[in-house]
Amino acid sequence: MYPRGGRLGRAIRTKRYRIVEWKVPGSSADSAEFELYDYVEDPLETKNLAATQTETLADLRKILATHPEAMPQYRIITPEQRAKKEAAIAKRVGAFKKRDQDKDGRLTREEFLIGQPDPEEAPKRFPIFDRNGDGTLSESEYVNAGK
Ligand SMILES: [Ca+2]
Ligand SMILES: [Ca+2]
Repeated sequence: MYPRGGRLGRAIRTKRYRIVEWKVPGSSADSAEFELYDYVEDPLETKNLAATQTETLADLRKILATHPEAMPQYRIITPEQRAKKEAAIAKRVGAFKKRDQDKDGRLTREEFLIGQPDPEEAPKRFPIFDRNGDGTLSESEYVNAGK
């Protein structure tokens, strides 16, 4: 399920078709808009057949009707929140590049520990950041900081 404007989409896939229903949560079934794709003829979903293949659409809507309605499942991220998050990531990437003194794209433990403001605590972070346990930090391990 994914939000678009105030509407939520939900989809089902049969062997041949994929149908997507777009609808404001709680509104009537008539208010929904649909996308219908034929995976045999059009695997890349370039043609929405909802308006032309009305019988197929009706059959698939029956199946869709047996499923629970799409409801918002997660917080919608505002552009400001997104920009803030991207800035935070860019800052982490910058810090990684600065720490990666030999520019091999990985931080050794030593590279990681140079100039840490909290030399007592910093060594404890290294194994948490090193998610795959190979003894170095990749850029994504560092940027994601063990998350
Ligand atoms: Ca390095
Ligand atoms: Ca690693």
